[in-house]
Amino acid sequence: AALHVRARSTQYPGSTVARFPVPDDKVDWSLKWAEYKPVSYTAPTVLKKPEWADPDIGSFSPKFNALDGAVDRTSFEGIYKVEDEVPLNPRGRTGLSGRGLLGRWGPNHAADPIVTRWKVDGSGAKVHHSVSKQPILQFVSIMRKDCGEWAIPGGMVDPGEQVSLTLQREFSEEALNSLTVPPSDREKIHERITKLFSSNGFQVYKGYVDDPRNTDNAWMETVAVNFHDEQGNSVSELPLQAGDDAGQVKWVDLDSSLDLYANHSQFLEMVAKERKAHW
Ligand code: RP5
Ligand code: MG
Ligand code: MG
Repeated sequence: AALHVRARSTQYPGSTVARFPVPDDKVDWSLKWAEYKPVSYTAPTVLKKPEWADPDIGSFSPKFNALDGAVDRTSFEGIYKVEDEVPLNPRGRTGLSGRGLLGRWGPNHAADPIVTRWKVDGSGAKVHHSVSKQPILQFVSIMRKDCGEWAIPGGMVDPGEQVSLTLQREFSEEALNSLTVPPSDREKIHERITKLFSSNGFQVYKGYVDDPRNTDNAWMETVAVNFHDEQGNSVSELPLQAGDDAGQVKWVDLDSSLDLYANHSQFLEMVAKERKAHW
């Protein structure tokens, strides 16, 4: 697996905390490193014990590498190590211990809906890239309120929630603002979106996310699924409206120059390859 990079970025998001620097050759836990002193940090929002967060270890001993009640503590990366009662990041050191901004010890499960359509011109013909000559795909991208970066409109899987529902729910909340639209519009949105999301989505990725919030003991994992509006007459006809933790939303052309949150552009590259689109 590729070395995580965002998970080692110096400045920990939403704080003044700086990570202990971890060079590339010291990421792997199997490499002994006596001088390693990760900075301990768990955000105040997490320590306040909201319902989405675990209590601190000591008062609480979750079942790691297992389904723990409704909370899925299994990892797509296989069995992770638990040392001194805390789980270890399967991709190695991050320079920070504790949970940072993440609620769960160990894997924090998310889902990423990648909704695509072909880019078309005024007459409805597919637009091809001038250099690659391949047709251009567009995806629904949101700007995250927490960091201002553009991203896939993903979100956390609620305890016991089916991933298929998380995908649809998060897309509706962040890209269609389903939480605040009037009930009359809500029904139409729900109908369209259910149709597209129940058609066969293509599973793009399942595993660790190189998220800037990751720590030595808590990390993001996701299932990224592509739902493609081939005719451009499904979700494409709905007005995009940013909601919940999204500040803006728009259709964005897929291209290798995309600079997105975490390692989201890697997921889009896989979509482009699969659909034989420009990258
Ligand atoms: C990323 O964080 C995932 O890929 C997903 O897009 C997102 C989920 O977290 P929130 O959007 O709920 O903060 O790691
Ligand atoms: Mg959300
Ligand atoms: Mg989100």
